[in-house]
Amino acid sequence: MVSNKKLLSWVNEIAALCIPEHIEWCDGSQAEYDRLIKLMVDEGLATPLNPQKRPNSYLFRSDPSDVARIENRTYIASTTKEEAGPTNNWIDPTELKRTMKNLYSGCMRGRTMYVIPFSMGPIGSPIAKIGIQITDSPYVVTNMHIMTRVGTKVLETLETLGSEGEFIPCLHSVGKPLAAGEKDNGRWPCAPIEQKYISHFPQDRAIWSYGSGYGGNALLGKKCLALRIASVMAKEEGWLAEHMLILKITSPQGKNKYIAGAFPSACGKTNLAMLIPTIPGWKVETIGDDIAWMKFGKDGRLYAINPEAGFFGVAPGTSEDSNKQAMRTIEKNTIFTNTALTSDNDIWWEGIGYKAPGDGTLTDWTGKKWSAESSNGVPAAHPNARFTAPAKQCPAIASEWENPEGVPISAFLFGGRRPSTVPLVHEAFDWNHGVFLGSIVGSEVTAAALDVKAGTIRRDPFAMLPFCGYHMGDYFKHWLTIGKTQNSKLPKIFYVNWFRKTAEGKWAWPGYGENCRVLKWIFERCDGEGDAIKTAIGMLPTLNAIDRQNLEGVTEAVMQELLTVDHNLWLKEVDSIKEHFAKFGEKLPGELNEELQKLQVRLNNEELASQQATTTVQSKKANNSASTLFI
Ligand code: O2Y
Ligand code: MN
Repeated sequence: MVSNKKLLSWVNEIAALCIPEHIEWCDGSQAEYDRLIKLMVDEGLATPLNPQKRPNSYLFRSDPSDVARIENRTYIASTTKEEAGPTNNWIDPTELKRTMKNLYSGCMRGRTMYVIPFSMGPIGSPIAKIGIQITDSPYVVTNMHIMTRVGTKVLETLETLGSEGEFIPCLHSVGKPLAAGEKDNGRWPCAPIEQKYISHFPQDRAIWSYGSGYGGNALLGKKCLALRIASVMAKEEGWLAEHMLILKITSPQGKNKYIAGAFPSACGKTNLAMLIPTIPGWKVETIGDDIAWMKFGKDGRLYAINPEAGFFGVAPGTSEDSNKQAMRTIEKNTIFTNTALTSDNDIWWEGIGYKAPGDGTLTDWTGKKWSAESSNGVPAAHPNARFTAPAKQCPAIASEWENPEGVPISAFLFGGRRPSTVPLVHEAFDWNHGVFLGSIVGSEVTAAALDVKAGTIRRDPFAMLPFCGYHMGDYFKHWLTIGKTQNSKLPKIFYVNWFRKTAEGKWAWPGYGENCRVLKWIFERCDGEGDAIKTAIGMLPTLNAIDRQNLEGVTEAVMQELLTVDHNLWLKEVDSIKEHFAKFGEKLPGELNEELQKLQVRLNNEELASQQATTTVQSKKANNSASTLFI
């Protein structure tokens, strides 16, 4: 029995607006999951995979207009535009609600309206939050089963909070009502692009999504709740909701630390979270691969939980070589979306580590026959094809991944794809400098992105650009304020770059499992060990501080290159950061401008010092040759 008045009246209000054929309260059971999967198989929306190869797993094909998060249809409808800031799309909340109510009106005709009680974080954890998603998509319900904790226990927890217990209302519709007798008939339901809206109302702490059934647009616990709305709550309540992986690293001596890391997309975040170390005796385990919620514990340390219960990982490029642990995770009980299908009903994608069958029997993500020879380079799997898999199936999952108190974080990592300029790793001098490093995160734009010049840095501060629910300048301030928390024992902050290239244009660093060598140095630095030198940009490992035992290809010369700080390139970087910071106007905290100025001064001073040193050496040489001449 539900007694929460707000919940009951909201469900009634939405039912009256959307006019579904049925209403179902989800209990999160296996029976419910199986029933909804069967419904979608019968409807032609899901293909059961070969039970011998991939038990209890299914493939879905979405509409070609509905294949990824759509940033230009994602809105932060705060009361004022100023609150949303320059990096978010803003629409006046009253106007947006009017537009969307028109769309929602009768939008669930012929469909079942599911009410999904879910918990982001272990149920009952002091860091967790309860959400209720209303949706007309059984695909969303089954994915939410995997990605969050769904069901009766969540409702019971809400009940313990009394009849006024707080939850975050998340309204979703695919935006495709059915006429009497009409069926989806195997076609992924969604609305045309101009009717798609992924809207956030920070003041109401509410989410309204319409027209898309895919990923981050539709599984509202993930990006919408756990990042955009949670970031607003975190600022107001003094905690952190971040786009970060969480990993546990254990030394051969059995000492462990927890590290959280923020990287823009396509930087291998899931791979890093599931890394298999190449240095004997070291171990890495996974707590989470995408989102971290962190609060101060009584001991002054920041404790993190992974608010999710599954992985919504990008499939192409995932292989035994790039991520063995992910490959084990998706062996069973997994939902695949937009991958290719083999003739024996298994999945396939580009970069899976083995060739597609060459006999033209592969079916691509659109349902057409595909062969490498006749494809003209068009991939068989959509580049944003995904797997949805339970986190508990990951062989690397840490035993404490569901600890309701969270795990204490020792270090934050930031990073992006930077072929030049940024060294393999550097450490911030202090918290404010670390916040500065987070604020300048970015990746170099590849030739594939046609709207900007190749070589341009696309800044993605804290990897939160698409996910911060308020003004990014205020977000920077919030991070600086966290650093002023009394008696706190703050994590150290590092910036890593796995993507530096040599002068010949080759990757200088092998990445993947070898990244543990950098993690080892970070581990040591957290213990006040690990050799480092002070440079203009931060503390860098000395040439031999990163363990290179049995590491092929990274000679001392390559390591030198990986750790080079080129002052001229960094002075150009300073100019690029100035441009980036200018976007935040008055809201840019003075502390970040100060950090930028200090960086510029350090670079100029060191450059001057090195020029003077060169001149001295040259004049000594000149004197020597002069004296030789005089002999
Ligand atoms: O395209 C989508 O809907 C998925 S985006 C995504 C999924 C899992 C983890 N991270 C992301 C992201 O865009 O950061
Ligand atoms: Mn992400």
